[in-house]
Amino acid sequence: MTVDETLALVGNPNSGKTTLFNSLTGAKQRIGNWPGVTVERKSSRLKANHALIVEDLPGTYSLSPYSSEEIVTRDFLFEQQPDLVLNVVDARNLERNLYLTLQVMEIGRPLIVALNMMDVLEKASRRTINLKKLSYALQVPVIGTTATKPGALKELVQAIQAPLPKPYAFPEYDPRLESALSMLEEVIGKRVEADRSRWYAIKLFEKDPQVTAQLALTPAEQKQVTEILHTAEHLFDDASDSIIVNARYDFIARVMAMCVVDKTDFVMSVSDRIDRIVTDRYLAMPIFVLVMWAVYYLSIQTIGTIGTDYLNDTVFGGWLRFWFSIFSVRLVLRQLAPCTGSLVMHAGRGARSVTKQAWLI
Ligand SMILES: Nc1nc2c(ncn2[C@@H]2O[C@H](COP(=O)(O)OP(=O)(O)OP(=O)(O)O)[C@@H](O)[C@H]2O)c(=O)[nH]1
Ligand SMILES: [Mg+2]
Repeated sequence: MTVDETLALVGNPNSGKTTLFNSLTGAKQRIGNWPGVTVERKSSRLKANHALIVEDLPGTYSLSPYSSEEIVTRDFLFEQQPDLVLNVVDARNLERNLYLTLQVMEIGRPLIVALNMMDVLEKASRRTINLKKLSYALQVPVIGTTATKPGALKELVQAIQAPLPKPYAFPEYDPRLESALSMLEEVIGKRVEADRSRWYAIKLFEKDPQVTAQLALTPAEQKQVTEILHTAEHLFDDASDSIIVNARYDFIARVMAMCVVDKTDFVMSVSDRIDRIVTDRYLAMPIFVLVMWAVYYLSIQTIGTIGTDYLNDTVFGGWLRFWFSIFSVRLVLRQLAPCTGSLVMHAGRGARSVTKQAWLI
């Protein structure tokens, strides 16, 4: 690097930018374990090369022109055009952090990714990230770092000072979106420098109010832009700003699938483990016999016998029999009631006549 070049640290809040800034420069900027600690730019010189000014920027999730952090970071990257951007990515939240990485890449500045918090990732040992593949997928150098250990940053310091390849990679999205972006670049024409026209096209596609105002297109050009956006929205059946957001997430999904291995994906569930044992070539038959014997033993010898004995002795042999006999006696009596009445009457009459005759004798 030549005299007084600039290196900008960008990244999500709490990804470790200021810790890395302090380690690289020897400064003592405030760090904190919560987002939004750095709210304005801080600069200092690289310890290993005083000709390099390192800028610590506020943490941000996106480069939209809405919050103050977004505006400070976006303006610095786009207006000041740092010689190198160091994107500090929290390795624990790679997917979310890559959303900003893509937006930084869209700006087209030379970029290095510092995959920070590698110590935490390694300790948790639930996920492995293949840094070489990540570098290949993004087409930018990726260096694993632990910002809290300044002694382990040699590789990063070397990469910062090494010449970077040109031209710098842009993330390539859906071909239909890419063709709409090239048409927008044609409309923008020579209003902007060639290496920035893609960023302006993306911002026009996103309907970014700041860029739309800045470009000051003629009514005819504005009409062309509207037609391009309408065609794309019709093709994707979505609003143009969502098309860009989805394209970034699709890109990130491809990168994640290529570079990240989640070890939890390979941990077997309890039911998988049981399946594995009971369907084992050698164990399956003995387990089957054991289960059948257990079912037989339980139903015939233990629970089954206790149950049948209880039903026979207590339920059917005891109180159910008692109630059944009472019920049957009552039923028989009720059926016999008319006959019994006349029988009693006739018996009474018979008895009386027998008594009468006895007296007469
Ligand atoms: N274990 C571990 N902790 C880290 C590492 N890098 C940073 N930290 C911790 O993460 C917390 C946030 O670090 P900062 O440097 O303040 O993060 P920042 O990106 O500057 O945050 P903002 O300024 O809010 O955007 C601090 O508690 C750091 O000590 C790392 O590599 N490993
Ligand atoms: Mg900070």
